[in-house]
Amino acid sequence: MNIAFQEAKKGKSTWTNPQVGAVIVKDGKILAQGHHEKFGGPHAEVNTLNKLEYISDAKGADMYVTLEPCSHFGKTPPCVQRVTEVGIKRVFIGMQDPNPIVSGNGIKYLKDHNIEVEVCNDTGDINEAYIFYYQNKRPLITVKYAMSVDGKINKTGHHRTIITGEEAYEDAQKLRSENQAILIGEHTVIIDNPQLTVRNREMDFPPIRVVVVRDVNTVEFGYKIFQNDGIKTLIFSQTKSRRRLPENVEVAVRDDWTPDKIVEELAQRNIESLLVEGGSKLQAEFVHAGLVDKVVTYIAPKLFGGASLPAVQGDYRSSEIDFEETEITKLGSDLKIELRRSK
Ligand code: AOF
Ligand code: ZN
Repeated sequence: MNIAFQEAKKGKSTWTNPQVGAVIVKDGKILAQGHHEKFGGPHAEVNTLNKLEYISDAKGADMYVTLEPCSHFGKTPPCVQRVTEVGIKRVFIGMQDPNPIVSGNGIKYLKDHNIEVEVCNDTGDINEAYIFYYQNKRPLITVKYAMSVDGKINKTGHHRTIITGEEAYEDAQKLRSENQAILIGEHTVIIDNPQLTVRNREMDFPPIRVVVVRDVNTVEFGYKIFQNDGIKTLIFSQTKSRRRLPENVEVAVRDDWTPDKIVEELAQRNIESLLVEGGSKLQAEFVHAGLVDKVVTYIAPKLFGGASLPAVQGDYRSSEIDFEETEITKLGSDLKIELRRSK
């Protein structure tokens, strides 16, 4: 099963689908190993069966697969059918699929077809967001910010200042790549004009950009996130657009884009992980709503002073979220602090 988990991790383009790996074993020998490579493509089980030198070798063999084989007709036919047809005798499963379209049905199908099934209840530390999404019916939310040691997020207040160094920058890019959507507020678009792309790696499915605005009709489309670079930008506005939208832009309308509504809308769009990048007011809204599962903060060894400078989560209301897991890493001369509610 450990080999199957290693296989699963090779799948870098599974997007909202899980990473899944599989191994076929017979007479103590590994005959094939494979993984789910790409969203919409064949599942791990089928990819692995296809790697056998002779498909007849599957007869009487064991399959180790990190996730319960699927039982539904989705983008591909059900894996359980194929596994059964080729004569696999025993299936060892990492974990039951939390996706209700499969959950338990795959196991039942295999058992009904006289295949021995053993579930190991081991996630292999993969698919954190996928599992969270189906268990909580909303995306896993990470709030990320960089600050001076006295909690300031900007040196001037009205234009972007870089606070942390190169290593923290690279790490923040990786964090983006691990999320399916990145959220910012209107003010951050104006102050920072960020691109919100992943710069240090090629991605088949980069995170979508989401921006919350009051009135889409007052938004200037000259900012970087509205340029057609092949990545979708979703605008959450209180008003309908009266203008033609840039090609990569879609607008969703409701008059109360509170954190729970934002999260509900993204959940409906199958977004399993959300990175809330800023600004501080938007982050404060999420903190106040209790919608923070993880925090990643980069702390620069600097003091800015200036009581009126923009600070982390500038909100007059107080709220408390307790995090059970904490981790500190040094990145160059900066510190990275990660907080997590229990898994
Ligand atoms: C995968 N890869 O190796 C396995 C999956 O949209 P579909 O048809 O590709 O189905 C996706 C669902 O299939 C996914 O949510 C999970 O329940 C199941 N198993 N999915 O993408 C795989 N084994
Ligand atoms: Zn499948």
